[in-house]
Amino acid sequence: MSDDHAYQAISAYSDKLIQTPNIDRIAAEGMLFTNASVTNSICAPSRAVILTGKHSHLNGKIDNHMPFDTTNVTFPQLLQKSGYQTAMFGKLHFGNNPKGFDEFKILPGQGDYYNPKFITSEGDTTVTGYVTDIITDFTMDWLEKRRDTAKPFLLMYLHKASHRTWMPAERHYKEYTKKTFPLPETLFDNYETRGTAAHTAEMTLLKEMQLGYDNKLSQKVVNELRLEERYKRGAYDRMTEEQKAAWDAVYNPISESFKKTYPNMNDSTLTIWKYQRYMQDYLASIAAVDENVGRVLDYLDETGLTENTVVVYTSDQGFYLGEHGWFDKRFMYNESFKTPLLIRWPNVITPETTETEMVQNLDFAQTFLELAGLVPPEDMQGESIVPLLTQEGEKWNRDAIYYHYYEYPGVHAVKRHYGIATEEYKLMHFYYDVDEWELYDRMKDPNEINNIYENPDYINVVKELKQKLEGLRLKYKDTDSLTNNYIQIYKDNGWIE
Ligand code: SGN
Ligand code: CA
Repeated sequence: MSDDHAYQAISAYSDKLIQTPNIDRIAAEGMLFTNASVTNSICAPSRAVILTGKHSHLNGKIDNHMPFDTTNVTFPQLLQKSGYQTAMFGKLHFGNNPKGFDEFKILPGQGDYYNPKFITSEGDTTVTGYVTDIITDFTMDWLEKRRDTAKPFLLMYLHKASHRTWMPAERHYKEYTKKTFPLPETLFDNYETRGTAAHTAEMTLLKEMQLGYDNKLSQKVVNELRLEERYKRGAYDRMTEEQKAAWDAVYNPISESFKKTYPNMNDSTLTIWKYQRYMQDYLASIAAVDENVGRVLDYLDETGLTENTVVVYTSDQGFYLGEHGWFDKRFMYNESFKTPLLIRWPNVITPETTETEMVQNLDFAQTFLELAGLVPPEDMQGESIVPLLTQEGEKWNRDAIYYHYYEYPGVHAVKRHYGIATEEYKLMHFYYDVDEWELYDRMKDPNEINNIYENPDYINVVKELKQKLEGLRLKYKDTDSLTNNYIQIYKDNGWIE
């Protein structure tokens, strides 16, 4: 799993931006899901849904702030109890250590790209190097030296990349800073038909993406241009002198040439410049993920483990790569609602299969338990996707999925909303400090730029979807989280006045 890895940046989905031959192998030898989504598009809540098989309001991890409640039962605990050897390496982001793992080495919080610190079962350690390589080194070391060959295993291999601030390894920034990328169709979306939330979200390339912090302009140029931003340098300060010198040799000339063009830029040319800089670094950080996934897949091949191992590649949610003028996630709109999902299961999944059914991160726990021959606890809320993997589609009849995002007020200012997605439509309700509905026709308007909630032709569609949405809220027991109880939790913690 990676962090904030948009499906648009995996060549099995789209080869406009990058080639990811290793990640693609999982789909070439297995199944590509084109309608996989999350229930709440943000990091730690998504991870909590994955581990517990329960929606945020029931597992308690509604946003990145609330600590994960470790009294939850998770699928790794159940696998460990039934005789699986279990290990976790990389980003968890729970604020506490994982339960149900024989061994773990996790990043504290968001973790750092360079010379990162890790929390391990044996204490803390700092490792010199690049985070994606180090997480893979830990993984390989465990596979090679500590895996108990008499036992089945669960390995959670969880990258920090491609999270903000998208810092690549030297070998990749050298290459990717020379590239130019095609612009997304909706880069200059003006949110004309949408409600307040899209207009007030603070995640635009133009305004909120920071030239120094995100686009890596040198402090010198930020000062010289008197850019009104508080200069933060991400993991740059953690680098060794040698790493800084290599970094400066590539990024300083970019800063100097920006300095020359900046006085003649307008909003549109600045947006495009930021987009290119963003894509260079974001995609370069994906290149390291892809290479390292290749190392792990090669090891499985060389040791004969491939035959009997299910490999799953996913992200904690999708991400905006300039679509609608944005970066970040959180919205139920496509780019952040969908998540990549590729699964390889040799001798069961027919190679190169594409699956269009709507599956969610909520389904992982029950899927993994079924794969291990275990009966999931009754209160898990997903559905095992094994019938889709074995291509017994007649056993699968999901026609709608439920979504609920909570982290507001908060960074990027995406308003709270919940909604329903069917194959044809998406209906969302923004609430808390507004009361606004949006409806999109997913077939006619895949970019979701025409909100048709007020269109009289859709009166019946809205009526039906609202009923269905109420049904989902009852089914998933989300009848309390719009009330003041949840808002009170925010007040008690001092997150809102
Ligand atoms: C940090 C990022 C945000 C990001 C959140 C959540 N800012 O606050 O841009 O939305 O994490 O990301 S940063 O300057 O600290 O990178 S998440 O993946 O943890 O959900
Ligand atoms: Ca994330």
